[in-house]
Amino acid sequence: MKQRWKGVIAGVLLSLPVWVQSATTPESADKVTFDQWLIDFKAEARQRGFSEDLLKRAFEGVSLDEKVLKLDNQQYSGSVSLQGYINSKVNRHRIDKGRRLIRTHRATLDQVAREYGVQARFIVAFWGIETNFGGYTGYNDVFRSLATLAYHPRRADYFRQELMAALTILNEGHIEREQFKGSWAGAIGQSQFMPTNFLKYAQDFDRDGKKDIWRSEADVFASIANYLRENGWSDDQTWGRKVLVPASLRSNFETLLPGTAVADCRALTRHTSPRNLSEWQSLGVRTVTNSTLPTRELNASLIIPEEGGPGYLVYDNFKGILKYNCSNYYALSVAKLSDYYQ
Ligand SMILES: [Ca+2]
Repeated sequence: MKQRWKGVIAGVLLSLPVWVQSATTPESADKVTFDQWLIDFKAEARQRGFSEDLLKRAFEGVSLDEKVLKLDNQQYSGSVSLQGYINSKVNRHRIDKGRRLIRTHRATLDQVAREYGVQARFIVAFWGIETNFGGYTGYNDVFRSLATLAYHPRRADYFRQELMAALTILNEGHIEREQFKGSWAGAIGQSQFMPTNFLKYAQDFDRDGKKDIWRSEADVFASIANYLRENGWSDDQTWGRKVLVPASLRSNFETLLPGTAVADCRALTRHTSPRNLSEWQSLGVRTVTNSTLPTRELNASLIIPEEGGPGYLVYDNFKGILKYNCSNYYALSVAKLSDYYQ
């Protein structure tokens, strides 16, 4: 998502921010207690115009969640191969369930796809990868999770902003307080938007006055599609393709990379600069069936996410997937799942 979300080790269902990967020792929270911190936060919220009644509804009974701090601290160990990651995300159950749901929601999906210019198969793939098609959206109290993470110094500013955004969502009445649930890190609804992204991208497609990404499939589909559209999606393209990379190019691969960090998405440091498909063709890249590449006038970047692993040529839409979650593994999982829904 906007804040560079990164899929993580197998077994953890929900996405985590990329900064979480840096294995820093968590500093102990400042000497301010959680309750004192919350008083300060509410004072700021009041200054921003949130009512006493709203703050009471949001924070009544909210306490520090030690479990969230523990999860926040645990994420960073472990690694998984690309294939292991993709297999865990793109499994038979998910492929079949998605196909059934596409039939169930065909009319709405087609309408959203037309209005937003995003192919239905990608909308459904995000839906499937993020929450197993709404089957698991998280049971954590979002105000408790976000307040805990905003209290903790590691990324206090980021989560403080998310907590303010959550107040706005509650204030606008999109969801009842007791239903305001999400991942332990505060991602909400079937699309797993962070609250600031909800405010930027969520849609009320069924026109009931609420952007209900928890319960309305129409709102979920349009919100995902809107996110992609606003991040440059183009529905006359797909995401890219797996390719055969000749040994000569493979040994040169590192020299084709930008060599410097790409400011807002670390995964992009593993993408070569875009070249026309005909250039890749002349460099010896072929389809997985060893055929010539399409002759279409398209630019693509080569990625080899795992050393010695498969290569992929990816188009601009792939960057759109990375905007949702800045991880090549994550993006390839969405991409691969979408291919099953063609
Ligand atoms: Ca709605």
